[in-house]
Amino acid sequence: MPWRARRAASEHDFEDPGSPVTLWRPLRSTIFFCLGGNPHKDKARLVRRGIDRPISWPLTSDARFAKEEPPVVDLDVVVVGAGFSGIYAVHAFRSAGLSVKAFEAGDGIGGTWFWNSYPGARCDVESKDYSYSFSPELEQEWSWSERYPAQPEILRYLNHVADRFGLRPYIQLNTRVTGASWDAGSASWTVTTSDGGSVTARYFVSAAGCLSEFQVPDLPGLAEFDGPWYHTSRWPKDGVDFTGKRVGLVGTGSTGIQVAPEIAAVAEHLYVFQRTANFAVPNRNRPWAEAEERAFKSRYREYRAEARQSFLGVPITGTGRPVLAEPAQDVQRLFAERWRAGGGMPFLGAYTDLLVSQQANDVVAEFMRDRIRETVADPDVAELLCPRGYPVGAKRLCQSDDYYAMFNRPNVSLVDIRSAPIESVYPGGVKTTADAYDLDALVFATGFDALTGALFAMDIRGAGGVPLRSAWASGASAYLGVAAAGFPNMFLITGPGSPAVFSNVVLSIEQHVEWVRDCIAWLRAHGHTTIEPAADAQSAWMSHVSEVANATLFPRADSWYVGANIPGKPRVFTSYVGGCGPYRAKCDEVAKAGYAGFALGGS
Ligand code: NA7
Repeated sequence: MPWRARRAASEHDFEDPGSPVTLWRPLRSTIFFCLGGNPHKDKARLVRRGIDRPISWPLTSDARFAKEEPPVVDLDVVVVGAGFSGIYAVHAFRSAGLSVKAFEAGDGIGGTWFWNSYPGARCDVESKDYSYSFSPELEQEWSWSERYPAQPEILRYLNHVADRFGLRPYIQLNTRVTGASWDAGSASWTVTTSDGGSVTARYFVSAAGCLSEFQVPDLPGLAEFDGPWYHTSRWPKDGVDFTGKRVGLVGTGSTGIQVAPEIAAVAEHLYVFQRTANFAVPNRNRPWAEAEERAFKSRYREYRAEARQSFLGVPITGTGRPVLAEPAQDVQRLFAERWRAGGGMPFLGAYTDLLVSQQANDVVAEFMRDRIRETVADPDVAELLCPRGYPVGAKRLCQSDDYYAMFNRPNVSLVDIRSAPIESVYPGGVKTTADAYDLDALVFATGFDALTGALFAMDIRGAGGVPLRSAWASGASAYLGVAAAGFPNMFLITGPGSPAVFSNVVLSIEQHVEWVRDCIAWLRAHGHTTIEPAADAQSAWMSHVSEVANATLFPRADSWYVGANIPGKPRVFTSYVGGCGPYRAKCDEVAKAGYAGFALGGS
């Protein structure tokens, strides 16, 4: 988006009382509190300082290098990962005239969608939203076949994007980044890779993903299990045939709920080991009809503009009213409508208080529990499937058209490992404190060391050789979720402190990548060779992140959002839940103010 238009969009977000962030309006007043951000006053001040002028973009190579020392590094940018983030980062940086190379551990591109190829893998954001918006041509050319895209189709899409924009030469597959260390003398990063190589770059950009480092529970005896076992995130590319097998599934989050019905359809018996019951709304997945697609595509640009300013990166129409002030029959009618229509975001966006008031949340929770009771024939199984003890939405709201009904099949058993935990694995199966289950195969859908796992898997060392792992020992901390104090010239795409996992992540990725691209251009145009968040700006931002989160119900569940699924991980809620539109405006405001809150070096 041109700079002027971007500014206009952010001003619109500050001022428009009718913007689609109704659900979050109570929080909006706090959003610009940190850093004393009054956008109108700030703008006046900037104009006086002469900063309020457009940056010409894209810069030509000559203009970019005019103010620079001769390059002493191999590359302008090294990117880690070639999923949605890495692919777009390569394209955006290349298009801006930067030299760039991405390293990808997999033997194909696609990131999350490369690795998570288990049966039933499907995105819970609609395909029209869960796709790049940077190219109107791409938007028009590509046709999604279904309302919610399945993993193979998303992977095809990402491969198409890589080919269409000629990105493959800049992506090195089968290569894991093992470490990255900052050298203050040359103002560059040395990046080491699993093939024994190393490369230097002015900027180090992690696009390693929020959900990349999978975790398998440390169960005694697992190594002695006779049958095969799998984690859903490392599914064999040739698939697995469970026909006639007794299969144990551990994990009932978004992934477990997707894979279970697929296994149940062929297995002799499926045992679902459930530690925590989860809320799931229907998808109502269906083919995307050609006429519907045509009509939608005729207004794609307007839709995307609205999405960028929306709360979740997807425009949702809510009532704009609190559920507690509504007549009960109206509430039930609206929930029933949204249940019939399918999708999690419209459900939780129906009323303004569902995610900020426990009492309001109880209303929607009970509605959902009633749907489970109505679907599952055995009342004891239904009761066990009814989630309790945490608010709806505080764990990722799952989506499935067939999970609950699957428990009506005679070949599916629900095993409660909350009251009788798994004790061990024996060669022939799994033993809980109450019983033993003979199994031929085991499937772990046990999630990820989210948000920080992929970063910590690399030995990242910033100024003074300080490891990122030490700097973040008591919890991740990043200014705007995009850069970390002590780690100059390192950028994080959808890092901790950003709305990434609470949004349509593809739009969040685009916003981050474009912000970083523009930042690098600005640094070059102004003769700066280094940029790093000031510690006080970073801690003010993270305080703001937690202030906003604590005004909601999100931190109130034991989930990967707070790191509760990883033994020993500090319990910190690091996602920004103040909304994508306001967050984008904040990022733009920081940029416009000459990267306020960052220390700049080299001029
Ligand atoms: P999640 O949402 O982290 O779910 C993991 C599941 O595995 C969840 O039911 C956990 O139970 C269960 N789990 C984890 N460790 C254990 C052990 N040790 N024993 C028994 N059960 C265990 O991961 P997903 O892959 O489903 O989804 C991740 C995200 O991907 C999702 O939010 C979407 O954004 C896409 P718990 O709830 O911890 O009791």
